[in-house]
Amino acid sequence: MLRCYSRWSRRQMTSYTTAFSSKRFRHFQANSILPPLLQKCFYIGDKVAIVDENGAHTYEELASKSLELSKQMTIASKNLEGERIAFLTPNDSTYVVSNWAAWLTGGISVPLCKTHPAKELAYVLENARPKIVVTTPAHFDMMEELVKPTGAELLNITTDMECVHSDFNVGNPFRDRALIIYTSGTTGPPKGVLWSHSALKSQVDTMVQAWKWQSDDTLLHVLPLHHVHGVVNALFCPLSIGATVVMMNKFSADQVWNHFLGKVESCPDVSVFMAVPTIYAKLLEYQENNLSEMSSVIRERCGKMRLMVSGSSALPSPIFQKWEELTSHALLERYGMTEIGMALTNPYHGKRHRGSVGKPFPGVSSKIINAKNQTASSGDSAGITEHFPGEQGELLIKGPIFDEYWDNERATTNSFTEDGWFKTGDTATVENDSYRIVGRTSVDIIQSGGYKIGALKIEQYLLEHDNISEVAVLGVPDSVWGERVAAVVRLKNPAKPLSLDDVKAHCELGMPRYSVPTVLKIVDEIPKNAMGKVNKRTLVSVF
Ligand code: MCA
Ligand code: AMP
Repeated sequence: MLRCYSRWSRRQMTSYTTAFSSKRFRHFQANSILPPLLQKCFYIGDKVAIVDENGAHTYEELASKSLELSKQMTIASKNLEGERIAFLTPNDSTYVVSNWAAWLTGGISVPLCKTHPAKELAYVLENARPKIVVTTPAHFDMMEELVKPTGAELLNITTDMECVHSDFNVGNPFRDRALIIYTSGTTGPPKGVLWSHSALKSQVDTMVQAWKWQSDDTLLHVLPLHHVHGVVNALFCPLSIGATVVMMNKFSADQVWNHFLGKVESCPDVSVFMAVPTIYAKLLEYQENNLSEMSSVIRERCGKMRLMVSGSSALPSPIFQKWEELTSHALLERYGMTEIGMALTNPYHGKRHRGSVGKPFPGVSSKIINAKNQTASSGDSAGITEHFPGEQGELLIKGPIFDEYWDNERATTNSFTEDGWFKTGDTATVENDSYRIVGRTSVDIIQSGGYKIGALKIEQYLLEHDNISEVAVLGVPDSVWGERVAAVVRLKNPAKPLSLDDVKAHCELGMPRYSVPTVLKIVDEIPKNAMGKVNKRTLVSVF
């Protein structure tokens, strides 16, 4: 086991930086060895890349630390080319250093979620089979337990790690496999979605172009770092072009407003914000109940920001409207998925329609297949052609998307049509020359707080409770969360009561907090149709 603790002195940093800029960077350039998303940021120098709870970190410092960590990785395990390197860190600079270091060794990054229960983390470790796991002191003991049976090497990093670069050589040419993001497992166990460096670079380039990212932008980052939204859109995009990211370890409405209103000392003014609709709903709620600032002040401060984006689930019209009234920003809504990254976007310039997710990004093609298996519409960034106007159907996508599901050829094959279109499982239609997402094709997928949650997995887990004989889990509409996870339960022993807290306590051990039911209804009988099946679309009326 290896630990790379210790102090980082300013003198060491300066002397290394000089050596680094002159020698190491040239070495990289000569060998074209840097992964595409690092090719610019490794040459930016002393500009601030990340501001987090520990202070400001320059691009040079992060590049230097990631080189050091990659050296530690290759000492711990010789050839890491194409091997998985998992990491579990707070949302701060150690996340960036771990990810960059993994790429420098030629390895595949596997970010773990710090709020997932041990069972979920153990599953990912077992499935991804990493050779190295990186963590920070706060999570070290838990990770030590989880990593021990896997045989992986566990490395511990801190924000003040020392860098000693004397004879370091990157050594392994990187391969195209870059990143595995795990789905939430709506149709079975979570699947690892494998992204290549080249597809990630195309994704980032297309977002930079469509949303006019600039190096003087500052993004306020409040999203989890195990999903595409928080990882690719809100971190890789700004870092790839030399912008600054202010990272909050956990979303807090109070702190976000402090940033928007310029109340955080020694922190750059925020120009870009990206979030899920629930976050905008929570910010509105906080403003109504807690903020003393006049609305003219809020409008004036927020009006100075360049861009506010919403995605991951449908943005309800009242939130769009209230947010625009309060801040002057018509939220730019876009559509994406772990497997396809960002596919559709409203325009940067021009009208953003409420309830619409716009047109394909440059490089993306789309079509809708209707109930008769005909192409109802087809589109690309130039526009959408309606062959059967107004018809709904499944949305299919082609473009710079994921490569495959990790170790799961069957799932990969099943997720594409024979002619190579990815089947999103979302029902869509065209309105005003723009796509509108009608909902998921399956009622067993619940969208809550920007997360996609599988009802069947929760049902299986609830059936393990000793007083539950039958259960149906479904999403019930909610103005803040989009949907809430609700459980309709028939008890084995009705004389023995079951409370929502009992259900939560049972679930919290085995599933992420956001999947745990927050609504419970005990019934004598779960209504079924003539075929003996539960109709979840009508069952919602029991609430
Ligand atoms: C938590 N709570 C919930 C839920 N989650 N209640 C109902 N439904 C939920 N889903 C409850 C907790 O039990 C707790 O209750 C209270 O809310 C606060 O919990 P906490 O976890 O602290 O909540 P939070 O910090 O306010 O989190 C809300 C959040 C978070 C910030 C909206 O859910 C979040 O970060 N969502 C973003 C997910 C995301 O990035 N998705 C992208 C994936 P009590 O206090 O009673 O215990 S999709 C993707 O990447 C694709 C590519 C795309 O298109 O973007
Ligand atoms: P995930 O598979 O966790 O990446 O979640 C992707 C899913 O989020 C998509 O399949 C959609 O169902 C949903 N989604 C993402 N963006 C939007 C949006 N703007 N409107 C409606 N649904 C969205």
